[in-house]
Amino acid sequence: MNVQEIVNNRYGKGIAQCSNEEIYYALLEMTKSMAKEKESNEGKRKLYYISAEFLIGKLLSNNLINLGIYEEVKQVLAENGKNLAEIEEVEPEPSLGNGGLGRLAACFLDSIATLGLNGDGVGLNYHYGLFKQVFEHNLQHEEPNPWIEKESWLTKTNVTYPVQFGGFTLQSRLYDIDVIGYENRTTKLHLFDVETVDESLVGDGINFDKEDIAKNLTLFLYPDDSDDKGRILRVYQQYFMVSNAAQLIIDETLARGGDLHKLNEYAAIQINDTHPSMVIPELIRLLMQRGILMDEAIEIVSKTCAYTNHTILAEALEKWPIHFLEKAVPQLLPIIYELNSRVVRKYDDKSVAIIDDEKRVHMAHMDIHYGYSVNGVAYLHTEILKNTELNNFYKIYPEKFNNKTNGITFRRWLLHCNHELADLIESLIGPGFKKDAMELEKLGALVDDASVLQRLLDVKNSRKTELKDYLAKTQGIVLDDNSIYDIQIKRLHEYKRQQMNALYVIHKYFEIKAGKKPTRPITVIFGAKAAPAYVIAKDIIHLILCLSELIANDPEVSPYLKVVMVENYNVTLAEKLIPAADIHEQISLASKEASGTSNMKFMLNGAVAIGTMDGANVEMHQFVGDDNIYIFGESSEEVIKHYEKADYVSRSYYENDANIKRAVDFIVSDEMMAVGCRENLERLYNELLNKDWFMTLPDFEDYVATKERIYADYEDRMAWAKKMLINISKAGFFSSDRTIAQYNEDIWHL
Ligand code: 8GP
Repeated sequence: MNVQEIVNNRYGKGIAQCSNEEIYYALLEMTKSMAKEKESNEGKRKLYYISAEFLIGKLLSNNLINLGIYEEVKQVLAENGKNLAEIEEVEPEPSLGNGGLGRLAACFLDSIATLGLNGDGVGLNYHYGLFKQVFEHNLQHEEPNPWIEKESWLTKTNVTYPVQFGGFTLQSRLYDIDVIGYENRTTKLHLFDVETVDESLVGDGINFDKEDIAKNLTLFLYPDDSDDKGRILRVYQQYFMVSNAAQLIIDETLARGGDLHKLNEYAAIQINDTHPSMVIPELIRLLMQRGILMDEAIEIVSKTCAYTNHTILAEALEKWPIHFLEKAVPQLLPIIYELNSRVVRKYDDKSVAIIDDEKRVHMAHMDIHYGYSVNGVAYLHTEILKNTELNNFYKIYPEKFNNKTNGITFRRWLLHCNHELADLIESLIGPGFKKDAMELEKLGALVDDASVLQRLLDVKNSRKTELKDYLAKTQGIVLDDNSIYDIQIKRLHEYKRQQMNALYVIHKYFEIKAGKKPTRPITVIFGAKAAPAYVIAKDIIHLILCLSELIANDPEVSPYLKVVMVENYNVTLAEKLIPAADIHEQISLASKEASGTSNMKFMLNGAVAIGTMDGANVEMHQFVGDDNIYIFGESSEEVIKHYEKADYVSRSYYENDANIKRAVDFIVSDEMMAVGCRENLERLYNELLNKDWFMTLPDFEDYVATKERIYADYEDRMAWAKKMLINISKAGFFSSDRTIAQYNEDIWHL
């Protein structure tokens, strides 16, 4: 059925007579039924990509593109006076992830479906996604973020499993979302839920009763883990996810005539960070329940599970106290003890034990010993895992370690979010790049063609105007589209160093006051959510919002410098911001950003990076060369040395550098106090002065100098356009189709 027929059936009227909302639901129905008609991917060995997060974002347009009917639908609607972009606004965003790791999982599903691989995603059906961010008095507040409506992308299935916890059992229910590949087949995202969840538990903001597990299990993505109740709820969530996954895997294997003794020939399990790690003992337990002896069960599972590490930050590597597991999942403990004692018997090295002296279970250690593959997510990250963070494991299992540099789906991050650029590229090199991203290389032949460069600049300008209009309409933000858009969007974390960008803003503010006016106005745009319990991260948001207000009200500075922090940064906003960026900030402390993926999205959309030699920036630099990316700051080797020697003293940088002192002092100036809260600003000031764990100050002068260089280079418009085109032409490697093909080739063997 086409749109007209569905609209007619549903509402008994024509498209022109319908509201945008009515049309949205008609398109949802149509898309879901078209997905069901597509064949799903098949094969003997099936991949289960288990992840606590799938940050899928809105699905309508992307699905229409992948079904190959976007233009047709857009036209039919236009003929009836309707605008597809406005209809897209009706869809609530499923924010079922925090950031990079969750968005990566969503890109991966798109590529798995597109490449025709036999693999599904498995996760949880959170009723509330990542909190909705609201700014009040220049501070972040958190509100619940519901996304499930009477009609949604979810399809209720008949699949249900019992999941046993210490003292009680819950019955699960599986909901599916069809994942539509680009002009290809489909695969599924399986989201498990419990029917007893009670949304009325949510009280003030995002607070809720954390103790009634039957009622709160899937209520929120990542419940607040600042206290033990929140932390143990995470254990319940994680076990619920993996027990369901394990039961599904066994069921599907048996249904396909598979033999559980050879489970690894029928299933590959990718453990996305450590949140799904309990699948290892759970699967062993379930195989033993079906009569397989422990030795064999361990061997089977070890040939089935593979682990991806997404961060070297120690606090993000999960270690669960044994007493949590005793309470939530006592049936797993005998198995975990046995897995640990096998390790301890074999290796005389406490650092590789699964259970430590403080009686905590190291989830990553279990994954490495009892999985067959360990991968990092960019070249440098994997090298750091091998040589530093996980070196003791690498020495035992060198063959398990491999790198899979991240990628992004070009369907969402180019075809969907930047139609105009995609059209320009198609007019230059044909449509082949849509299926084979490496074809973007062909653009390399055009980098000296002035008319092509001019068209590229025109597309960028129109995206900038579009962002200006969008932010004016949705957030009341006024942008100058003749200014340079310099954008930093990512989770708020000290290691990502939004604070360094903010210190630069202060520096620039003083320069302008002193008469050094930039040739062209600069707009520094931030988008970031801070974890609700991450105090310093919230203080950094406060700093940025205060600077934004202070500068906007200063007539001497505001014509040249503007600071914007968009509210509630999410996938939908990223899709508007990225195509409009001139410059993107990838300024993490070298060694700390495992990969980054926004860097790839910006590159693909013709923005130029300023960044450190960290994560996938290293590979980007290799592809585009020194002239087309602005690298600064200490190297990862230097940073790692500072940590090893513990020799970094932030105060000495502050005392010996007048620019640093001036910028840091301004945080607690009278001007700032007039717009901000003393408590937050003083805390941040003291943090920078006395701790600065992520070494903002040593890189500051180099950062300032590099920013000046990039802004100056921007003025040679043709030379800049060439940089843009080179970035686009070299982006092909960062397609998630390439990443997924490599996972399949090296790890999954589907
Ligand atoms: C992120 C990394 O920080 C980022 O560099 C990388 O690109 C991305 O994963 C995908 O590989 N890590 C996380 O998002 C992460 O560790 N999240 C856990 C807290 C949930």
